[in-house]
Amino acid sequence: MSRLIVISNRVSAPTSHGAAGAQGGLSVALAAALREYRGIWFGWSGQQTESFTGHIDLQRNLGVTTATIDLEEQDVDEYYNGYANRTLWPLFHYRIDLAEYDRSFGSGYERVNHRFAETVAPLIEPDDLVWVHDYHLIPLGAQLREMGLTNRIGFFLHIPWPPARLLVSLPFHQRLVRSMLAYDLIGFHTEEWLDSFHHYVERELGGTVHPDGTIEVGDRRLKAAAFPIGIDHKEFVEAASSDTARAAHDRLLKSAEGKHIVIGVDRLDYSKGLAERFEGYRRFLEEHDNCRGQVFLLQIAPPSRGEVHTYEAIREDLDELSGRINGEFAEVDWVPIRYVNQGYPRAELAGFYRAAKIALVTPLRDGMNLVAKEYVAAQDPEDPGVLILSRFAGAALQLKDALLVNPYSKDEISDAIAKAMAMPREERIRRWKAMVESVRNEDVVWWRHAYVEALRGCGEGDGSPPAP
Ligand code: ADQ
Repeated sequence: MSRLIVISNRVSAPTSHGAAGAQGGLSVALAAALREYRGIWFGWSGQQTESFTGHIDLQRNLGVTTATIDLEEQDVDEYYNGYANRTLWPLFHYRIDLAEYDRSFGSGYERVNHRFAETVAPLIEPDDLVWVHDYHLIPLGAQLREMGLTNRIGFFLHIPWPPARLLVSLPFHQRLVRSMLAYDLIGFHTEEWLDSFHHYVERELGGTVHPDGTIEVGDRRLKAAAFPIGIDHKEFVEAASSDTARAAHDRLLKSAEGKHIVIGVDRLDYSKGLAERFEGYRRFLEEHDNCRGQVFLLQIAPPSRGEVHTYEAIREDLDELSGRINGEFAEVDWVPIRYVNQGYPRAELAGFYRAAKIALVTPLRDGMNLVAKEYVAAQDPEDPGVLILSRFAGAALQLKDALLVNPYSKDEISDAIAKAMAMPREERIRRWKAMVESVRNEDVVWWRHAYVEALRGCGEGDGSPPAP
């Protein structure tokens, strides 16, 4: 069986406390895939070096081989903090107002992709499958082809693909998208992102999309399809029934003193719609004064990407907004928002999810959103909580039995909280059963098998689909 080479911006080596530790679900899943296919996980170490040497740090932990490189400070500024997080991330989340276009970001992005390609190419054997992840590394496949690689190379985008009308605001957008034609298989989370990609290919590149998912542009043929990512359901349910989870659950419930808990868990990012969520919750408190003192919002949001100015600004805004709402409504024995800026191990999170009667997962735009699925997985089947989910999260296409809301509308968020508070147990169980079926069946193991097998099925190296 061919090996699998996973390439992503950061590499997360498995640790012995594994799933129950601080590792994200995706890294646990990719580590499992690498063990199964005996591969290598390549990426940036997260460390900076004076000048780029191309030195590869090879390590083997718990059956997984990782290969990491250090980057120069300028690389990190231009490629990671710059083009990836100040240009592509906002643009792909429909925030063209926040997207910054700076020539140095673009050249840094291409330079680092080239560095990745040069360093990883010698590690790749002729029949390895290569799987590139996410917006940091869009042109990597084309760079690998330039180095003569004829392997099957796939790409998976973890964030939304924006509508063509927005994408054309990116300088050199055609250059970026044309570089993707070097892949054999491009994966998105949902049909919606896939449709936007098809539209761009037809409208801007004059390509053709065939009914079987084959894309043809000039003499290039490749496949693109939707593969909705899931969580490791089995592992998460185990984590949720661990002693750590039970202790976290009991600690939170005890501190709630009988009040209903509404939970939000997100990286602190403007795409997650936290300010809009707080405003929706405030509207709920305004309109339902009988519920004041009966409920509180626990928002867990560890800061991310602190080097990027917009993230500092959003942190300040949220500190101020939560403070204002608390100042406006708090009583001597009740605070409406508990706003916590730190991360928690997965098992503890699972306990918190289970203790919460309602989850508010209201991103303004999200490729998928795994928190929504984790919340569903952690519930007590006899007395499950209610998921309030943004219709603009990829997860909304699968979790149709959540209370779907427009995250920009305070009124919709407020009404949904009121409806969730009053929802009878039978209805909660009926909705939860429908959702957990999809969370269980379309889990992360299903996702990676579906993707890897589709990649394996693509034609040898040249991007043509397999012969019928
Ligand atoms: P993210 O934007 O990071 O992922 P999400 O899918 O919700 O968003 O995943 C976040 C993960 O981090 C979850 O597993 C969650 O439990 C964990 N997490 C969040 N806050 C935490 C906290 N306070 N403590 C501990 N853990 C915390 C990107 C895309 C998503 C896409 C994923 C996977 O933006 O749309 O679903 O990749 O493809």
